[in-house]
Formats: sequence, C-alpha cells, structure tokens
Amino acid sequence: MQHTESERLFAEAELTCPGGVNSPVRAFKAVGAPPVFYDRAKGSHVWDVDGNEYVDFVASWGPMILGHAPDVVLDAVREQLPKGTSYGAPTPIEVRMAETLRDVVPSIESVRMVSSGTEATMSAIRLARGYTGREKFIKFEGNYHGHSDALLVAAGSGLVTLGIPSTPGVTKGAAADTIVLPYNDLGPVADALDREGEEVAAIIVEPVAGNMGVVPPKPGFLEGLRKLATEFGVVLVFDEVITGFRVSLGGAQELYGVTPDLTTLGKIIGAGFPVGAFGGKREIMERLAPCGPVYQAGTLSGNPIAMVAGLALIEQLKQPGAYRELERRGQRLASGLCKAAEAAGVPTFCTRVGSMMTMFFTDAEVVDWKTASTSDTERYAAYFRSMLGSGFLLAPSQFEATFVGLAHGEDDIDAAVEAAERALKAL
Ligand code: HOZ
Repeated sequence: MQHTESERLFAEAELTCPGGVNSPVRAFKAVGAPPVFYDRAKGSHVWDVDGNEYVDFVASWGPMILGHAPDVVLDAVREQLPKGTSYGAPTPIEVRMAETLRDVVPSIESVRMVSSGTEATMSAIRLARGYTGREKFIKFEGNYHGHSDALLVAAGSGLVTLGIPSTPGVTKGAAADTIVLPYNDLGPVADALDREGEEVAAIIVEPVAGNMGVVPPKPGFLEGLRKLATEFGVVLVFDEVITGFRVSLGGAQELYGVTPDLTTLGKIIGAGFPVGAFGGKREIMERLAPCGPVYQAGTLSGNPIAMVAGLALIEQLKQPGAYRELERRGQRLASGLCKAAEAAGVPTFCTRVGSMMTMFFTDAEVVDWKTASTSDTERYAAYFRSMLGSGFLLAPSQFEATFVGLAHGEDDIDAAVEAAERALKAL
C-alpha cells in the first residue's frame, strides 16, 4: 500500500501546523508510522488521498455509529443548509433536541447545549462548584474529560499515548483542587470524602472508561459512587461523551441503572458535528445563567446544523433492534480478535461493552490505569501497522477504543479478524 501523497501532505502540514496535525494522537507517533490523510468516507469505509480503501474502526473516535455520511443525516443537513448555518439565537430545533435528550437519557431533566465534550465537562464542573459552593472535585486516573486545565491531570487518552505525564501551561493552582484516585476502587473515594468531603463539589467519572482503552466498571463501582455522592452532598457527574448513545440510547447510566446528577455528552449527539451538552437535575441546572449566577455561554451552542444532524441520528438509533445489532456486531469482532490472539499465542486482555472494545497487549487483568499501562505498546504498534497495511483502521494508540457501528457488515468484521490472525501470528 502506497502512502506517498499522505506523506507529502504531512511534510507540508508540519510547516504550518504544530506536529502537522490539529489533535496530537492523529500524528500516529505512538505507532511508528506517518499519518494517513483522509479524502472521503462512506458507511464503514474510508478512502485516503492515495486512493487506498480501509474499513474504519475509529469512527471519528466514536460518533459515526451509523457509519460515515449516512443518507438520513445528509438529507437533514441539506434541508437545513439553505435556512442558515449559525444564528446565535434560539431555534425550535434546539428545543426538540433538549426534549429528545430528556426523553432518552434517564438523568436529564434540563440540558444546555455546547460545542464540544471539553466544553461540556468544563462547564459541568463549574456548575457543580457553583451549586455546592465547594471547590475540589474527584476524578479517576486514566479517565479523560477533555482538555480544560483542572481536568487535564492523570488524564489518559492523548497524554498517555504520547507519554506526557503533566502538561506545561496547567498551573499548580488550576490542578490543586483536582483529587485523582484509581478507577474502579471505592475505598480511596470513601477515604477522600471522609477526609475532605465538605470541600468536594463533584465526582466526575467515565462510567465505562474509554480513554485508557475500554475499561468497564466493576460491579458495584458506579452504585458505590452514587451512594457516596449522595451521602456527602457531592454532585455525581457521568462523562458520557463516549458512552452516550453508544452503549445504549440512554448511555451507561441506562445500561447499569445508576442515575448521576449531571451528564456530559459530546460529538455523537450531533452525528459527528462539533457539539456537546451537559444536563441533569433541574435544581442544579437552574443555577446556570440566565436563571442562576453560574455563567456559561457560546455563539455556536445549539448550532442548527449539528442539531438537525443529531436528531436524524437519534431517530435511527430508536429503531427496534439497533442496540441488539450493535451488541451482535461488537461481540463478533471482539471474540474474533481475542480468539486470533489466543491462537497466535499473544498474551492479550480483551474488554468490551456493546460496540466499544479494546484488546490490551498484556496478560494482566485490566481494571484501571495501573493495569492498562502494563500493555506492550510496541506490540500494539506492530499490530496496528500490519492492520493498516491490510486496509483496517484502528486507533493509533493502545489507549483508545475500537468502535463497531451499524454500517459494519459481517464481511467487514470477518475480514478484519482474518487480517488480525495474520498480524498477530507475525508478531
Ligand atoms: N484522544 C482523542 C480521542 N479520545 C483524539 C481525538 C482526535 O484526534 O480527534
């Protein structure tokens, strides 16, 4: 497979963009290959600028659950385009979106639209602080909640991919109120709350971690967080930027039956357009300006193109059997890949929740960042390069998720498993 045009573009991009990319993991640094520049995508397939065709299991990092450029989304966007692309003013479409989110996500009584997952989590923390009058919050090691300063501590995702332990530019002051604890372990949470519960505004958690690879919650972990948060008057925030609409239409909170106080959502609610939202208990949400004193604003919030795209996507996900199908396809891919690793004698630990999964190149049981980080990233890189060469796009990092969607046919999945058999045998 030739990548000459991608390589030429990367060299050109490096002259004008830092590292040649607009988001670090895209530079493929962790997998020892030059990045692929995309030309177009449809369904489960992507074509690069050299004309190579791939089956895509990155799905724009999750939101392309219907596949790329689904006709229903394109039609909705086409209908909206001539009516205007941004108003900075209220529209009936955003009211429909708010009502839809309220109807499908169990904890949402009231919701504010924003433009990205980063904005959603940053604003949810500010709101929790404003609501409780407390300043500290608890986050978990290896959970990623976007790149706002206070949340960018032990933050998984691109930072661990690039081996960046802490980011210059985040002041000691900004990080001082962030309490970082191990994921999937209630003991340290109880201890921290016993010690300083009266100063803790929020616990923020990825209910299924998706940014240190996929790490499901241990039975009782989310329930325990709920109990502790209630006991100490702390706002429980589920960051469902990845799990929202992905593991169930109502997100992980619906799947596990645990109701947070606030929920953050991201790009998937706009079918991949730049969008996010945070919502939850009316009593908390009404502390937001203009009905309360906690300020938050944005011209692109509730952007009409993103809203119509998202509404069209949700209609599809409401179709009977959509999540059964996602589960079936997720199961087929995950079990195929794991069997292939076993047959090749490559030690791996496979995790999956519905249509999101990770094959960790380790023999440790992965339950948190400490165990995830035992993965052999060199082996992952070799596996990634082999899969890429066979026409399969995986995340260019061990510590991101693999996503299957409704556009992946059995032929795509079975071909990926066959390629993985070859790749793993050759390791
Ligand atoms: N680390 C990000 C996903 N969890 C990457 C996003 C991007 O490069 O678009």
